[in-house]
Amino acid sequence: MSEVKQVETKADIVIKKLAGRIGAEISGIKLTANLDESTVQSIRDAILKYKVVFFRNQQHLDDKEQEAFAKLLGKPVAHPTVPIKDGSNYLLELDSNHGGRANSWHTDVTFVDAYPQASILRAVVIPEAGGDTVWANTAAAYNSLPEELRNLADKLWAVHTNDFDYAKKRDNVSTEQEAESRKVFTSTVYETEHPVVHVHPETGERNLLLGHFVKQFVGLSSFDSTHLFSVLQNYVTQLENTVRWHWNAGDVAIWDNRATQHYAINDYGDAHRVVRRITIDGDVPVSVDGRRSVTRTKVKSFSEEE
Ligand SMILES: O=C(O)CCC(=O)C(=O)O
Ligand SMILES: [Fe+2]
Repeated sequence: MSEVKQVETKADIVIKKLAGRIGAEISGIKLTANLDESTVQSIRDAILKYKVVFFRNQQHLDDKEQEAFAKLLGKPVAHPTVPIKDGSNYLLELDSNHGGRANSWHTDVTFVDAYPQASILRAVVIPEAGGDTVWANTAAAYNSLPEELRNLADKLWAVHTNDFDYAKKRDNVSTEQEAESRKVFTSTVYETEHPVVHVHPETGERNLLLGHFVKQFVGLSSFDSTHLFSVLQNYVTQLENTVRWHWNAGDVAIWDNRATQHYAINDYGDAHRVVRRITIDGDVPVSVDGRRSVTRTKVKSFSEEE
């Protein structure tokens, strides 16, 4: 039986694997803009290997310092439609009191072609109970497909849009909040064609690229798309491919957005929860046969011009 290494150490850095296929907790690092190159390299390597990494006790970070640290991992980018938090340059705030409850499986911002390669999320206010987040490994999901489905997925393309199906009412989000966030989120409507399987530019692994921004598969009816989507998406969210993080305020999670989906569990009623995210600019995905994703539509909606 091959031995699975559960803990890696380097100087003061300890990397502890959390679940079988995804996730590790890193201790011994205080996240700041002044980390040396070898520490940053250890973080990068861990993100690629474990897909999502967690740091406890980073209470020293404020918005500016989170942004400054993020720059060590690449070029921060603001969300394409949601305004940045006041006083920041790139920060997206998700506040449960204002409808910020991302309880749907997704990869961040896949409605544009060069969607972010990584997200850095800091917990600011966390409920006493609940409010965990779950990540799924989309490379493991691809590898778990039966060969027949893998061959199908390899050739398939999907249209992703931010104007997706918002019909489902979320708990503890009022109809007015829902309408307001939708208006902001879709102030410019994007439609982007991505391969359902993309080759990760750094690891070379094949990953399923799905999630809730998928509207339809190219060449299939919306009816057939719905069925096929649930077949493939179920491989992503299979519990064996996931890791669940129970937050404390001051925790930071960093994920490889090219190799994961995530879901913020909305089980804390009217308790308050605030998290703040920086995303790092990514590359245009490439299919197994070398074709690149393309944004076909970008339309400013009337509501923004009013
Ligand atoms: O609230 C969370 O834990 C995650 C929210 C989310 O989807 C994100 O930050 O990209
Ligand atoms: Fe997200």
